[in-house]
Amino acid sequence: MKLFILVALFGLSLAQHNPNFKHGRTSIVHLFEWRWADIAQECERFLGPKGFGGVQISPPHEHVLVSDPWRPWWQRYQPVSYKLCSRSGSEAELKDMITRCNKVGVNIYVDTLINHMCKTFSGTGTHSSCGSWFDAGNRDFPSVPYSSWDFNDQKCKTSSGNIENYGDKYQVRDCRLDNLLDLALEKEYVRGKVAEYMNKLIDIGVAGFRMDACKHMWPGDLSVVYGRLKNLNTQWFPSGSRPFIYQEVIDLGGEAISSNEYVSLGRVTEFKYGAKLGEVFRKWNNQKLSYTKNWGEGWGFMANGNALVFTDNHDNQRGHGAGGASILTFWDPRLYKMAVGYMLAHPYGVTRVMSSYRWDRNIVNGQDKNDWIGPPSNGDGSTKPVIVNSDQTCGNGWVCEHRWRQITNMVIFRNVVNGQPQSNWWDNQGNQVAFGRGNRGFIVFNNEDWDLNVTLNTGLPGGTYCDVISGQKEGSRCTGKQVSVGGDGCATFSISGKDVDPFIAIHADSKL
Ligand code: AAO
Repeated sequence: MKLFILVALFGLSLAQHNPNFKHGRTSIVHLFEWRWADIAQECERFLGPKGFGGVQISPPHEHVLVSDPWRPWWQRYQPVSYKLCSRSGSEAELKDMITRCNKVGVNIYVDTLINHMCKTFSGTGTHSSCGSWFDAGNRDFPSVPYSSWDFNDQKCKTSSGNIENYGDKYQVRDCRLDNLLDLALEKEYVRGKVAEYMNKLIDIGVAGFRMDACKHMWPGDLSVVYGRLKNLNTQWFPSGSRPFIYQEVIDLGGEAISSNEYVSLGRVTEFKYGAKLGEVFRKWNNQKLSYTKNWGEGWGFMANGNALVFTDNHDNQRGHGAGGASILTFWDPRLYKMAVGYMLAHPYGVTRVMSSYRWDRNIVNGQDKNDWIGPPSNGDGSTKPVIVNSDQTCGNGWVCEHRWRQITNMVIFRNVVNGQPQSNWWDNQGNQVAFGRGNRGFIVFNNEDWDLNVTLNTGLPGGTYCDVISGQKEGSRCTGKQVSVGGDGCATFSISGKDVDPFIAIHADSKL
């Protein structure tokens, strides 16, 4: 009987590694700080038709309203209750968005905070996104309800009550992260409250959760909470589907806590991935693209089946969290498109594409003094809607990297080659590389200052293919470059080192 229970639990946790994607879709886009109404429209007009697998949405719970600095993006990482009204919209708007996205095959993954509530010095009052009263100083959150019994103040052993040393796993888990009131997740009552919150989202129709700050929670407590989650709503998912769980654990090595402690519970964010990918494309520390021949576990990343990967995220694109200066973002578009293209072409991990907003950076001594600036907003602090221009780019300050042709088309590339192994690797022992995905796709990069001219075995059937980086196949023609593949699978690739996008990608669905 015991063995049966163990096998059942193991099976349960393995299922939590599955994103529950529909129709062979493979990628998540993080629509950071988008309003629910805008996400619903984007699902219907773009993400569904283009084959995106899902959207990571910003935390939907009630959060504190911070006035100094004025309405920072990170106020949403300071919960006041689990009421579903936030900067992105109301509960009704959230429900409408989840239904409309599910209807077009786009899953919703919720950025979920169960480690803490708001900052200990957030004061008393109704400065919260739904107007709930709270008293942070006395740990009084009547809208949950939580009281001082439900926090780790007594358990933490540091004098400040905050984490002071990441080398001490007890501090990291039992003390406040940056003054944020640390919930006592070992308590049955607290476990019940957070599971109730997550199950309400499952009932509404979400496909899974991005679990915030998992390093700061004991794996055993998380395991109990995940075990209390319902199967997904059968209106949208096959019976018995488990919520997809991906856990934020920043592990670049050298600390007391490692990602490995969490991989049995669900996937884990692999922060080494973006940090190294940035180094490689920037050619820092003598890195070369040709060294990525063994990209993935060969570079010390976690096992492929446990990894959630990304080039940048909402933290490290502005110097928060981890990854350092090597992280590539939309601010470096030429290298960024290549790095995201490489991530989407390579078989490693479940991929997440960042979609950002612009802000007025003010970098002093390598640090952005304006790293707190929130989304494009009106005078009253409400978030501006996303405007889509006639050329399909976004306005109103939204960057919409996911709509950049090179990135959109590589999301489609990943769908087309899904399940195919990496194949036909070539490199020039420098920064020119190429590889295929079985007989379904092939990509070539020239990250040198000089031209690339090479004939390679693509593994593809003979024919004429449209390059999906410089354009795409529209009807019976290519809007950009085209590549002729011979009956032997070989093709000649020419890429100028000065090309605005010095990479070419072709796949089975871009064949004329
Ligand atoms: C805000 C203010 C704070 C204030 C606080 C309370 O900024 O000054 O004290 O309110 O009033 C976000 C913002 C925070 C914000 C917070 C609450 O980023 O600035 O604080 O909302 O409003 C740690 C956690 C990780 C966390 C990251 C930011 O482990 O989970 O800090 N990320 C998530 C979210 C994030 C959010 C929160 C958590 C909180 O993605 O958006 O914060 O809900 C090391 C450790 C990491 C640690 C970092 C930063 O990283 O390993 O675990 O992340 O330090 O503290 C190299 C090292 C790398 C190291 C890194 C940075 O890369 O290799 O290990 O340097 O030192």
